[in-house]
Amino acid sequence: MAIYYNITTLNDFVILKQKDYPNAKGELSNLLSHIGTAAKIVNKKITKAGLVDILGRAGTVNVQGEDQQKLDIYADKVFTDALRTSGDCCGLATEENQNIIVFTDKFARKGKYVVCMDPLDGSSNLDYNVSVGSIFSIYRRITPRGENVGNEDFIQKGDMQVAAGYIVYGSSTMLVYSTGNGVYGFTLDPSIGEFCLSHSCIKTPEAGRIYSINEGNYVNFPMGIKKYIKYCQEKDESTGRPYTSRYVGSLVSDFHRNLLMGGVFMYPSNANAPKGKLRIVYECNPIAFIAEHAGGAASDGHERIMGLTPESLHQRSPFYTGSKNMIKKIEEFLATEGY
Ligand code: P6P
Repeated sequence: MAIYYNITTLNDFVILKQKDYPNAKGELSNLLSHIGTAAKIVNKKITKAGLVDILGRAGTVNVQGEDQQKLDIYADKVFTDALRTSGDCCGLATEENQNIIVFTDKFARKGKYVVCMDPLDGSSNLDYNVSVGSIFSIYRRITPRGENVGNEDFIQKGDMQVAAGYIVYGSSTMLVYSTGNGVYGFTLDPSIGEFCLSHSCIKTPEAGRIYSINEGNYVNFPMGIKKYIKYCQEKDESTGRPYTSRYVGSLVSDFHRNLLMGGVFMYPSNANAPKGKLRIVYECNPIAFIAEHAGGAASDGHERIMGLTPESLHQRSPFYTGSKNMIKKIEEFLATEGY
């Protein structure tokens, strides 16, 4: 592994970590490197957004009926092309497409993995220069290699993920991922065009003082969440309360800050989103994978998110994730005060 001036690039690192898996043949390493390359291409466009005709709505809506941003569609295409040409991915499910994307060429069909993605999460914030993210989740395919993939390859239990992560396009651009053996963060150095290891083996504090939720939906929250929010706001020095409210409105940014500092992100069910807003397959599960492998937790308010078996690609769920002790407290409030 070439380490230059104490720089460990993403590509170097995934190959180094591959040595922890004696049977590994490099397919997952190759896939992660392709995701890193696609992220750099998307990042280039995002950092210039506003200067080129890439901002704003595309005039189309996605499968969720949400206005698609031009950058949503751009990011979706960049990641799709990168994964198709990787040779180790045989299909893709993304927020932007109603159905799975089946890679039919011989080269890709032999791929061992499938990927679920939110190619650009929080994109409605883009026009206002608020940070956004890309989220990915990797599974071994269930259907036989060489055949076309099917839906069953993509709606697996979150516990079956072999790797997951996200890119946060913020004050700096970071790629955070785990293959289940530690959580690692890489910061993009634009001067050399490389993601460089900057956060080794991230562990999230078991307790934190930040709670992230859109309190505009308060009247429609479950009683347990209303009570938990009031609990966060009470003065109690022994538990460091009142906590601090921080909400960007971009899942990856809110989650990433809480991962490093400690805290909880909450998106309960509410009148506008009776099943919650976030999608299990390509938002909740990959974030949950990172949370748990960093020592945190991720729940639907009742049980582990990664223990659920999704029934459909775009199924939504209430979502609570972050510091373990805080998630436990939220589940207690929901159990005693009402979902
Ligand atoms: P609200 C962005 O649209 C997103 O999917 C997540 O990134 C974010 O956490 C959430 O929705 C914000 O939703 O209803 O608070 O604007």
